[in-house]
Amino acid sequence: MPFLGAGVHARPAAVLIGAPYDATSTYRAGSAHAPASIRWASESVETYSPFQQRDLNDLAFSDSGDLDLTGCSAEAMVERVRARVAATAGLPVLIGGEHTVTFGAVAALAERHPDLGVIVLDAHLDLLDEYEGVRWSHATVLRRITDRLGPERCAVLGARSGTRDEWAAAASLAAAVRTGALPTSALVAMRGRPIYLSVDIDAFDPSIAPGTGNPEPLGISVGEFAALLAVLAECRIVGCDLVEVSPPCDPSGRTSILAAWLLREMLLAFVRPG
Ligand SMILES: [Mn+2]
Repeated sequence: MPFLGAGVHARPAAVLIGAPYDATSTYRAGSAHAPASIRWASESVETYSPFQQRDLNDLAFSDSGDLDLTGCSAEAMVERVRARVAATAGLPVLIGGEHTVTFGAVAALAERHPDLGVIVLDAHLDLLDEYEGVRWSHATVLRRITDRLGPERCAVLGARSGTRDEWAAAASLAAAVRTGALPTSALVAMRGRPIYLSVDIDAFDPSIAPGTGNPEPLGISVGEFAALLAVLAECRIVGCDLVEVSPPCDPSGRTSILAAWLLREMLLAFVRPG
């Protein structure tokens, strides 16, 4: 079942790509189930957003289904995501899977846009160089992205968890802030750049989004996200993702419903009717 409002288009303006992968999850796995769960939950959401006064039915976007990542090492998974995003003409919208999938999309888009900037919403800094001896992991993904792009082109918002060393490293980023508001400093660093937006669902408060592997108190609200989205809608977004939803961790199913709602709002904010 494709995502709400997705259709068949010769030249889609945006393409959803499922990346069901959770092999490096450390605490509670389950995000491999997220693409299917979020597509199913999308049936409970309207195509029309009264907040943006736009309708998914006016967008030429398609759902290309899930990548086959069965049995992949993290590096092999990243390469499959990179290759698929590199072959995608419209706006790539990735549905994780664990956060490691983001690097594949960033690697592909950094080839296409040499001045690419990355904005991450995440409870965790993910700036470790290695986690339990592993370099490719959901706990090291922002470190790998900063290795690729340079820290001055990366911002993390909503962060509230990391080691003392990670917080020290975060000082070299364009921005690293706990609230959901995009600070002026980050906006200046990102202005004019093509931007990739990565949304880790654990940026939200666990009371709103309990279905994730490593929930962390004091998260952002949906209202803060909506305010941020209004700012980002004026930026040049060239790719985005939503990662780390773990349906087995949330018997109520509300995390997948929130994820479907967030994807609707992101599509409506970043894709112009064609
Ligand atoms: Mn996280």
